[in-house]
Amino acid sequence: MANEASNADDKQRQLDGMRVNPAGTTLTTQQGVRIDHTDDSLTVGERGPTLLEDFQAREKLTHFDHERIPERVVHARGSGAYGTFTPYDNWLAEYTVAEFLSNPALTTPVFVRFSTVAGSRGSADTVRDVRGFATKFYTGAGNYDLVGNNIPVFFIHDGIKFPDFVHAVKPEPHNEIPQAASAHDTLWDFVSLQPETMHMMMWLMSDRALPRSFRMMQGFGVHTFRLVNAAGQGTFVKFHWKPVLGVHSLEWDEAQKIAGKDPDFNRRDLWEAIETGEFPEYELGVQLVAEADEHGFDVDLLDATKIIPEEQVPIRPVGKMILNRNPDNFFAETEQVAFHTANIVPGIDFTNDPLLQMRNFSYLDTQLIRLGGPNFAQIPVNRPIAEVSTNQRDGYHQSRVHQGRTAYFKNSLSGGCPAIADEGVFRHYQEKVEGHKIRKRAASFQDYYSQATLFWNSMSDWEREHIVAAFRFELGKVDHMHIREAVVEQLNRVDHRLATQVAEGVGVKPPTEEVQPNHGRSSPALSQANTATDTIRSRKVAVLVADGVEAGPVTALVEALRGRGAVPELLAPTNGAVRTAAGEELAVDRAMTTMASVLYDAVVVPGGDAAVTTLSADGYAMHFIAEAIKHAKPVAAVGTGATLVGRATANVMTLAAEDGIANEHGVLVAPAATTELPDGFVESFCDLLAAHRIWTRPTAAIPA
Ligand code: HDD
Repeated sequence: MANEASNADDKQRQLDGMRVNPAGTTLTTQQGVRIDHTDDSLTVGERGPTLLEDFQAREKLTHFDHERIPERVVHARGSGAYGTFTPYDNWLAEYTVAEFLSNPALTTPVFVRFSTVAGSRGSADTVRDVRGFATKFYTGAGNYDLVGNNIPVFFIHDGIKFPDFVHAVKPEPHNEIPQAASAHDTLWDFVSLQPETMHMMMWLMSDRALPRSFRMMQGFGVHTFRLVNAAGQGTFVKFHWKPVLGVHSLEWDEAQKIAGKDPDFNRRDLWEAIETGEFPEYELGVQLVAEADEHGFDVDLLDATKIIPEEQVPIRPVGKMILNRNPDNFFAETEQVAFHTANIVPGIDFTNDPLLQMRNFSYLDTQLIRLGGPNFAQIPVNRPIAEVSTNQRDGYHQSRVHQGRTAYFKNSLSGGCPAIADEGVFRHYQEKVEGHKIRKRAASFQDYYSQATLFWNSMSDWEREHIVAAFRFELGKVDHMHIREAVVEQLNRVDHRLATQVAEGVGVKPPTEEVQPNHGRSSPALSQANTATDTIRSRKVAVLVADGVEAGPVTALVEALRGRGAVPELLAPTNGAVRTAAGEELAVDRAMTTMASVLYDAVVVPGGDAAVTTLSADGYAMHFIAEAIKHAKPVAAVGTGATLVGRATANVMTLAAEDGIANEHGVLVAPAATTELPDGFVESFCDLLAAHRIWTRPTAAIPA
């Protein structure tokens, strides 16, 4: 326990030491000279020329001119948070000497950065993309970085192709269009010619690429790594993060609209959740494979385009990560954090995965240009809590003041210090390797389709519909017909039905033959439909009110939802307050026009004749409801509120509930005459909210 407290406290103290709070201070220059005037530059007379000797203005502008640093070449857009990781128990000690994974008495501070991949730093959060999920563990044995994604596989086998892939997915070079989107010719040209991408493309076209929240997505280390125990024995390992809130996604149309309504949607969600004490939680789990079993799979464990199905090797829980503190300063912490796959600690080691090997070069290299020199590990967010003592010296931004006259090993002048460590050291796993130097892809990497098919087979009906729609959207934006055709040809090797459905949507002649019969295998764990749907914590619910609203049900529902951890907000045509049917004042949280249904998980429409009349005539309110229905969200109507919902759907939905509660595809309606919440209404609504979306709702005919 002593260790637990001291690790977390050390990191905290370290950061505290660097924190600057302007409260109560006076303005100075960088040199500490006090300033009493910073709004006017030094000029000759009131209207005369500015003087070069205005060192205050020059310092201020020079610093400003250099404020921006190069954004990350990929994963430029991101959000970060601090937290802790604590193992559940010590079972993993048999496999690794990494104590932070096996000592339940040890709580390790962490910093996590979530990101999108393709967009630039100012791009929208809700684009269709992979999400980065990078965790820095400040362990007592040094920093360990698990630089993962929310998708368990990658586009390519070998890091040497990474620049090609990134050039293909980034905005096209001649016109820098499109921003943060994969729906364009160069990406799909690359995909069609590089079939190893097919498995990853299936994930990218699925709802996994549209997370509702960073708090509701899985994370994966992707590669097979190695754990090493005290006896020096290795065990293959794959790392998994599972969110306690389950895995939930946005709808594509909704995601695109949010990109305009609130481009910071995921960033805001993470920030607000932490500010309100709704701390994101993830369970770390591992899949372990004994070295003797390495070749017992129908895929190569060194191939990062493949998974090991959970049904084949179960995920064993290791511990929990809780994110409980927002950074104080975005630039200092989230922008300057530097992850590196080669930041490893004793007990964890690499494998020969060629993607991982190349990453081990790339991350260090990129930090040098991005953070301007080799001393970025001294930036507070990157600083280990483990003691650092090297003979490395000087360089840009050196902030350590090294004492003494020796910076070499061995030395006699400083008593031989720093001395070679003899315990707790990192010893490379001694894998025996032999072979010729060749440039050749392993035959065991050349199955490009079977796991793409496995993924497709594992999807629920609605997930498949979304995948087909995504392929149609993306290929529909591709100008070159031969690229569309080539992708359909590739898809025909994944599944004939999938290829046919996509072809029909993009004007390509559907393939006539099934070139590769579907193997019929599936892995139910791959479906989002099979993750947690038992909580409504932090889900946002819009309650639409206007003057004349029946307040009873509103108050009861709002209290019940808050009591269960959801976040209901009252929205009215204007800010301020509305008058209830009983003439009382009811405070409003937001004006409807500043928000949109796409920013909520569910909508509630209370009754009250005057309110219903007002909102019926308000196009914004009607659109709000119709759009929520279109996006498969739970909608609840109480009393005459049902009339409003009926009108918003152009009466496509016949919403009648004479006696009991009606539930038509997740539109919950209380009996027409009611002015109170009927028994069981809250529970039914919460069940719908916990399920998140009613993907089976037929929405084609509903206008939005
Ligand atoms: Fe990478 C950033 C994840 C393959 C080269 N990568 C970066 C980040 C994440 C990943 C989450 C952002 C870290 C942060 O928040 O600062 N990358 C992955 C995963 C991969 C992967 C899961 C495949 C399994 N990456 C990959 C390859 C290469 C790179 C094959 C090059 C050979 N990645 C980089 C980079 C970045 C980066 C260029 C950009 C900014 C940075 O490193 O710090 O070096």
